[in-house]
Amino acid sequence: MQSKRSIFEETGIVVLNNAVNRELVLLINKTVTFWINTYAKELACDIGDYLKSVSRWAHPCLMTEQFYPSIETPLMDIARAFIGGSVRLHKINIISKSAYADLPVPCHQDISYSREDPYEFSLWLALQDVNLSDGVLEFLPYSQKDKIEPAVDFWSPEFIDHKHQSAKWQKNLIKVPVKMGDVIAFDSRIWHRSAKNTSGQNRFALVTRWSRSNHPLSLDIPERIPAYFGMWTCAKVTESLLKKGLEKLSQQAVDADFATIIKLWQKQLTYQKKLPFNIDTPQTQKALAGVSILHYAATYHNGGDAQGKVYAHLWYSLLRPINQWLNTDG
Ligand SMILES: O=C(O)CCC(=O)C(=O)O
Repeated sequence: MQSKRSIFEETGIVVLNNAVNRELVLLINKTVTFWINTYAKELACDIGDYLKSVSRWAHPCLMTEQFYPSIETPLMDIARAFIGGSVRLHKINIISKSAYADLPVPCHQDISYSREDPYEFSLWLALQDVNLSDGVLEFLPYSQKDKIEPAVDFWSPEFIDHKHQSAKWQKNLIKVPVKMGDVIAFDSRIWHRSAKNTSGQNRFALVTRWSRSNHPLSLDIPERIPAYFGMWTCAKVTESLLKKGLEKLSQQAVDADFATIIKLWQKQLTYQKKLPFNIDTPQTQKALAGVSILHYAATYHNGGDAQGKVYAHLWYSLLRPINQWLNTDG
């Protein structure tokens, strides 16, 4: 029978069944749930609003520090046994897909996002059973052999996942449902995505990134191409547009940090009904609250938006109208 390692070498992906025992997975799950509750309370928002904005937590944060000591050795053992030698851990993340943030993560190659610290493979540990409707991972087997493309900036509001729509993807993709405690091992160069969660069941994963020790990677990883408003630029552009918008409205300089600028806009929309451009006020208030939660979570919880929609909502509801207004006379 072909070994797991040789399936991985050939196709770029393999499942390691029952890799982590149930008790340990339940413990991690409990810790993740506890900290999501705690983080939401800290920001005085309900759990649903928190999970709408925050769907990824990077180590170190209070959440990951709590469970990491108990999983470090088991994970290291799995990685070592799988790859057949000593390993180096690069990154640790919890990724959530839930009823609140249920969208696909578009097709991408992980390696393109890690030019400065490239790694060889990921171990994606399922913290619940993942059925086809729970936001299952999909892969294009053998695509780890394709050339590495620039990182896909799927935070850009106009982003369309052409790869997913391609005939090649639709014909050759595999869906990989797994059980709690299973680990999906995949090459950092393989094209993959996660599907929409239509079941509404929480689907949490502990994702770790690895390479072999003393195994220099010589990969040709292209530079990222940042969009005007995308993954690497949207926080700065948002701050600048919100600030300039307030300054033009009030005809005075605004000297405030990002969080305060968001609050000033929230006040503006609550108390001053008339704006010189059209917006949907309830939608805009929601979008501002979403960005505010994400901003605090990024600062205090090492949190992020795995699906890339939080800033895009604000783009459509407020930033684009502000941008157009700033660029008109008067
Ligand atoms: O867990 C997910 O939804 C996406 C995971 C992923 O794309 C990754 O770990 O590279």
